[in-house]
Amino acid sequence: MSNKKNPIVSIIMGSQSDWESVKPASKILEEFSIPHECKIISAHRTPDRHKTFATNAKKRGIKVILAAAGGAAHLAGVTAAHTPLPVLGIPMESKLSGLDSLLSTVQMPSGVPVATFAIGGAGSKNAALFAIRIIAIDDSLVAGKLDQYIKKIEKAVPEKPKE
Ligand code: RP5
Repeated sequence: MSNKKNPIVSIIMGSQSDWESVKPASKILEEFSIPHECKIISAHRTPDRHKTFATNAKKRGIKVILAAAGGAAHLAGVTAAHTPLPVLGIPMESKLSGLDSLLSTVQMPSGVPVATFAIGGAGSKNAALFAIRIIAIDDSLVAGKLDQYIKKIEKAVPEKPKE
């Protein structure tokens, strides 16, 4: 999951039930050898754990936080309220198809930003790739891997549709 170096990306999720949808984020970060951590932290079920995490993340060397939550999904917003770090919100599938999670995450009132991604696994993967793009700004090794990844995606798309 995370390698031996100190993590620079934190992935937090509201519940164990989010993990399947969050895994693609961890997988991509592993592919890029980005030291990261994955934690279950709920803004409402574990408020003290959440506050300790969010207020200390920057001091611990974290650069970007991915926050995945479903339903009345306030995890990303409350996290952004406690830290100046970029917070990437991932809405989880829910009993209302994740639309509730999406709107809860994306509709931040003015002043406290949360970058919001697609619902579920695709959003998780893209949030991780976005974190990688942020890290690549001043890390030439990661930037090089990102260029390769982008080329690989392009090559994987056939020019003509199969019959
Ligand atoms: C949110 O409530 C979690 O992020 C999860 O998506 C949702 C449901 O949690 P469980 O009841 O499955 O633990 O806080």
